[in-house]
Amino acid sequence: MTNRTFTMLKPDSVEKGNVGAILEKINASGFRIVAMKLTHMTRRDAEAFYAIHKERPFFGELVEYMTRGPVVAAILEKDNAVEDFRALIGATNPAEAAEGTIRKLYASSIGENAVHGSDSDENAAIEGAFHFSSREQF
Ligand code: FUP
Repeated sequence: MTNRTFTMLKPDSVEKGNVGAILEKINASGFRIVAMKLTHMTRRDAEAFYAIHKERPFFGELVEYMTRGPVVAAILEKDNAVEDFRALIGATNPAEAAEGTIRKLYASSIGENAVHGSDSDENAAIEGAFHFSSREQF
């Protein structure tokens, strides 16, 4: 079934100039870009986006990292989008990510892991709506 997922190319991907290469992999893997922008999350944005992790020991570092520069936020469409995109990005920890995955290729650590991918259809809709109005989705 065709559905949507939400991604962010995180600040390290933007800083290192990896946005073009990552988008090329996303396109080559059959995802259609439905919405996309460069956006700099405020501390409040990042705390809200990652609210589910607020009790975790890494929460402070995660918010610092995600707000230290702009991210490329995008909504992607494909058959089986959520699961297929998780497979394309690889495990949260790049040391455990499969060969050829985006995190294996471009992430430096579990804390700075290059890219976000929604973990369910429900979260994809919530996260997409966090960054894009319906008029920005094509
Ligand atoms: P993922 O769904 O693969 O992005 O991973 P999680 O939702 O579990 O984690 C979200 C973000 O928290 C990760 F991208 C990076 C950060 N994190 C850490 O810094 N340390 C951890 O042990 C787990 C996650």
